[in-house]
Amino acid sequence: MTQDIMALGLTNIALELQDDGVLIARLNRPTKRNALDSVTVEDLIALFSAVPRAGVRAVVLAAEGDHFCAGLDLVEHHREDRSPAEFMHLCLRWHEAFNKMEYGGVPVIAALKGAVVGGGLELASAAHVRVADATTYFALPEGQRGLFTGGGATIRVADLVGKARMIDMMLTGRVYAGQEAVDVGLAQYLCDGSSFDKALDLARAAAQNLPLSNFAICSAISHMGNMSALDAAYAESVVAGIVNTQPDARARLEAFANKTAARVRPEGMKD
Ligand code: 1HE
Repeated sequence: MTQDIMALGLTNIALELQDDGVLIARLNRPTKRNALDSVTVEDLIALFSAVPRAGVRAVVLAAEGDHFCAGLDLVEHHREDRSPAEFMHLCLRWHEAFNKMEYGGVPVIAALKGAVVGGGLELASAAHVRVADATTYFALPEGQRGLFTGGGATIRVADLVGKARMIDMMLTGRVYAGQEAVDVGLAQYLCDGSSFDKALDLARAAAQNLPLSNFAICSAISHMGNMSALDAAYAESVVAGIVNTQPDARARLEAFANKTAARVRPEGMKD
């Protein structure tokens, strides 16, 4: 079934499926700094609509060229001279794509480099894990362009960095990079080498988990964030009822019980 995903015929996203079920999806408009035109947004919708039912175990979302993503295609936007209703509908397509990523139940690890700006940061913030390298920088230049965010930054970026930092980024054009970007929550990892290699390692590790566990981790937590604490606790117990009794988990529990399973240890500590 994973093969079906290779037949999607995407225009601006290149796919590579690995034997362990990890799918590498690369934004593939490097000459335009992977700016998100309407075709790429439709590609993202097609891709992340197919991923949950295609047997993909984890996705590395990466990019060709030196920059992850320059955000909204400003040249297309200028050329199209859109009406308010047209742009609203375009934003709804962005939300369709990013919601499918965030709520799809399959881990998406973003390998970030160069510019992760505007809608590029909105895209990255819909991934479950963000990996930065020494070249990666984050910004929301909408304010300087006479624009506003339309791809979910008011929800996801505010969630990552907090309302005050997001407002500062938009008002002043503040750019975050390096350890500071990790400290404020824009990325969970900063690596010396390639963010792609690290993201692939993380995706491979996540792909070892049972798919139903990953489904809960990569959909239920986001859904529960939208609920009252009372409803979230109820939903959590229902999800745990299903996940924690899955037959596939029995072998893992048995391995723990008979002491053959790895113990949880900090890095470097011997058993
Ligand atoms: C683009 C775009 C784009 C590059 N739309 N074409 N986003 C921004 O405000 C970021 C705008 N881009 C930049 O600031 C810079 O291009 C970069 C820092 C990302 C890269 O700089 P650099 O020097 O490597 O490239 P460049 O020379 O600026 O651009 C190279 C080409 O990419 C050029 O095309 P060419 O045909 O003239 O070669 C650029 O036009 C093209 N390009 N970025 C279209 N964004 C749902 S609302 C979301 C709101 C937003 O996302 S606002 C956008 C914020």
